[in-house]
Amino acid sequence: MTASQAALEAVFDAAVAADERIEPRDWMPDAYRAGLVRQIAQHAHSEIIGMQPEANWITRAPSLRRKAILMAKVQDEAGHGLYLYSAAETLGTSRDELLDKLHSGRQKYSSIFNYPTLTWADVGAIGWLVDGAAITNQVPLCRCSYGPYARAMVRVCKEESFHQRQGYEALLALSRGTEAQHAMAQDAVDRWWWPSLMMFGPPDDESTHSAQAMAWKIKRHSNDELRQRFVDIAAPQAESLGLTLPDPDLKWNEERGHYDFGPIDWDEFWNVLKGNGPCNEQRLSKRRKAHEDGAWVREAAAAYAGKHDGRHGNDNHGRDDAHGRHDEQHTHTHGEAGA
Ligand code: FAQ
Repeated sequence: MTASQAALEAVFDAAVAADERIEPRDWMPDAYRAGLVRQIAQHAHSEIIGMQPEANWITRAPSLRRKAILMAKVQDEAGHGLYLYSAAETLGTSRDELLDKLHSGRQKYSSIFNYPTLTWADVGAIGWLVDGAAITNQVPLCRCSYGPYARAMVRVCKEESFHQRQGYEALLALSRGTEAQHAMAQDAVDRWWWPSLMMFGPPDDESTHSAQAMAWKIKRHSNDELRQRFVDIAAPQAESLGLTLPDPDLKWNEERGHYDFGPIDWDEFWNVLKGNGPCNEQRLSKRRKAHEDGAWVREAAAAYAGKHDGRHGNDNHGRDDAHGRHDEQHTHTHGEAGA
């Protein structure tokens, strides 16, 4: 390391120690940049892949009110993906590059989205448990040392808390409904509970990135700490819902001031990460197809932007309004044909 590099690193370390934000143009260690891109990309991919299990129920939502809420939620997840890809772009990595890595299986997305949504109650269980776990993990990320990621998290967390409440309310309606509805809600909770605990990542002693990420204040708490926090929040909520969590070992431990809970099946977690979960293949192939189907939109948007910013060598830009309008119309027709 040269003397000037050492000086830059000292400034970076001091900023992190003082809880100041690192901004895109600041000097940062290569490993800090790479670690952030890895985590932010995985997070962004999770948001857009996470649209699939819930979108599965948009056409079959039990009322217009539920349908409208679910559509808005799924759309919010797309928005979260966009904030996060933008945050990754500030680190010098394009969205195209990240999507390519997702589609080729070189980057991960959250294990939770490799499970199927078998009944309407799964939408409620996802809102309550999956969004609940996501908030528990993401609220501390609002204090992440990297400015653009931390700021994106503020808005994401506000929206996630609405998502969590809609899930809780949907499950409550089912739990207080007919016997069959109650059973459907219980079945969904039985299937989503353990995968939700896995969302927090492997146990601390098997977490490869936690120590460095915490030293750099990217992560503020360890995987196990956040998992425990989530169990402590969810256990009493399950009681209010009139549902049971599928863990015979779950009980309040007065001495620890926390709920004890049973062992997590980590073989299942690692197996899902290897691509062998119930829906891994389906999720990725649907995502790849959506990307291919959207190629014309990206091309049209780029052509339109090229005409208007004058940077692309388009021979009619800025000169011919009539021609511009014709092209927009052409794009539109193409869209209908492609739909
Ligand atoms: N799934 O060393 P660690 C949502 C990987 S958003 C898959 O402990 P780290 C919203 C990890 O990448 C949900 N892979 O890793 C929504 C690493 O592999 P690598 C996503 C996992 O990064 C709701 C290896 O295991 N949230 O739900 C998982 O320090 C409803 C070793 O692990 C975020 O991404 C996993 N669960 O800690 C959307 C939040 N866990 O990269 C739609 C931000 C670990 O070396 C509907 N991310 N791995 O090949 C984080 O906080 C962290 O990345 C953790 C993992 C805590 C997820």
